Amino acid sequence: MPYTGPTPTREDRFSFGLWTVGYNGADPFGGPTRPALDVVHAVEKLSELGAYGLTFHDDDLFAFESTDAERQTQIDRLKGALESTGLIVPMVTTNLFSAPVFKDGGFTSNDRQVRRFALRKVFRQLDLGAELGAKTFVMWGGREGAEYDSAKDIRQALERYREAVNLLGDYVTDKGYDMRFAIEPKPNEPRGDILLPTLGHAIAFIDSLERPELVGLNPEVGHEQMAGLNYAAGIAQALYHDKLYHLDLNGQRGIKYDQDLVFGHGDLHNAFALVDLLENGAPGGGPTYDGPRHFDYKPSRTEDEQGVWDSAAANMSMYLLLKERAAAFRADPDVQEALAAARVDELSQPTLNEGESYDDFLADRSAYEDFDPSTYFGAKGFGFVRLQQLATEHLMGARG
Ligand SMILES: [Mn+2]
Repeated sequence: MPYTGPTPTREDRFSFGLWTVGYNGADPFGGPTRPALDVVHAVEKLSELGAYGLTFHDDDLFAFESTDAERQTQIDRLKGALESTGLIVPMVTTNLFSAPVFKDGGFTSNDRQVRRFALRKVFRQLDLGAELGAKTFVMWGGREGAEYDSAKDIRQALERYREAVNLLGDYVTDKGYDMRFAIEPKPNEPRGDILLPTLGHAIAFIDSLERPELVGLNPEVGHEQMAGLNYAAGIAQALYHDKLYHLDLNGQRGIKYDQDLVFGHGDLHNAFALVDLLENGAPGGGPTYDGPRHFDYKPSRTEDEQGVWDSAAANMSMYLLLKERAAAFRADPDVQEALAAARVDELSQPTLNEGESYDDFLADRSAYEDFDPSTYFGAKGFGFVRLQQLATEHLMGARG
């Protein structure tokens, strides 16, 4: 039977990391199963499939320690491909994790010379990102961490992290670059424990910076789920703090190694809730997300090149299918009725009356003295399960 779902267009703003479709299948237990992917071919294929953007680490485009000439050749080849396809580069990032020199991290290596080198590598990629029109600079500090508690002074590591991000903020401000930073938390892998392991840790860190307005989050589905956390709920809090500067969509099945599956191929319920939130905002009102829908997944090691492009297309289809189902969910009168019965909207009502002082509040006997918590609900429940079943029925195409 043919696929009858939606197909992506540029307006959907789907972007892919060059390292995603370019993943050659190497893992800690085995070598590559696919040949290297050329950047021009990647741009052409992604454009053909309906994506609008390509993102990359410096080392994805030109090998670490390339000569200036080799680097420029690859930049020119990328520019040519962008020009002929109309694809853009909405985000860039720096690889501070693959080269052996970064074995103890970049910004937070115990070795000061490595920290200085790491910063220079980032400055260089900032310049390139600005030249290509990237609006977001992602910072995933995969090697910023430790395996052994006595080997890393966390307080000083955070000081060095802060020093680095403050310096980068000064640089883009002085250069006039129209670019913001997005920190990507991850609890572990490759380090035993990574600094800024969750969205909450990162938000607190951002508040300590000299230019907090320049720095937000790049939450990844799998990274939060590796920590057992609810991704859609994390995104809701990122939106609440106005810190959702970018995001990484993929799939993960529970607390295990970073799987980087196709978006929706992990926790489908949470993916549904996520797309509903990004597209429609919270039920009680609130911002939606208008940035790139960026996929940071890995085509499984078992796949051939056709499998790479099929999986890239699958990410976009999953998003668009969920978007359709979420719109139907919101428009369903039964859902509206169930939301009202569950009193989801009552949470938007302030707990105190307008102008009510704590003296007024303490004088209100109905709030405490005359309130009987043991009989208040009687036998009545909230009906949250019914709401979840309605969401699931929409998700499975059984309604509308
Ligand atoms: Mn990942």
